[in-house]
Amino acid sequence: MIKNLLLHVAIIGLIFFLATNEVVAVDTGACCLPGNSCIDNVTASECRSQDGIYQGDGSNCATVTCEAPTGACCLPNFTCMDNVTSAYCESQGGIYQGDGSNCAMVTCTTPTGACCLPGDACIDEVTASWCQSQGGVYQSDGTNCASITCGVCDCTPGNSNGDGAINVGDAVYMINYVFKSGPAPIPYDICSGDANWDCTCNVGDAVFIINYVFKGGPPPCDCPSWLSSCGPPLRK
Ligand SMILES: [Ca+2]
Ligand SMILES: [Ca+2]
Repeated sequence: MIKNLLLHVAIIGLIFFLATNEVVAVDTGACCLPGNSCIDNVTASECRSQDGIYQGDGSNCATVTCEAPTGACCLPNFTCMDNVTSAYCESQGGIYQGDGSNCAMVTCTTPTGACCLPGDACIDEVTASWCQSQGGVYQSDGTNCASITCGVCDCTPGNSNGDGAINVGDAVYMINYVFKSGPAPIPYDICSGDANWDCTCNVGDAVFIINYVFKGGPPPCDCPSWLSSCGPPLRK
């Protein structure tokens, strides 16, 4: 009898324990948004998706103080924005200038570097956005062409028909191109046909080739020399 009574008490105690200690997961709370405003009842991930700082499960705006540090932010267009959090600044593609900074004391400089243009020519001191607008590949901030290899300089000035040799056929090809609207020099319109590297294709290039092939005249320049004379890109 007493045994049964003790068992019942134990069972009731256990039920009471389970009932009063039931853990209810609270997975929402307050979120401090950029600009230090506060919103309630959001999950941690919802808060982060708005660049906010989650204040913990069960927290609410009545009891938290949103005082995320703020500072100046250099935006991608090089303008400056004051009083934003680092998270907000980064969400805008900007570069945060540090807690407590302000636009009066920072200069939003333009990072530049080397750019490999189509045709593998290299150009210095350009921005990443400019390089991309030209179809180039930006080499990262602070790089320069002296330390970059953009690939193969694959034009042979004077070899206008692209057959691997410089001979009378190239002079004929150029005359056909200049006077009879024949096909353009191969593979690059100007560079391949520009035997005398004056950065244009005309009858002078045919004459230059004839002079080189038959009269011992000077040879056409090589690809890197043409590029340094006429400038990038190679495919122009
Ligand atoms: Ca040829
Ligand atoms: Ca020329």
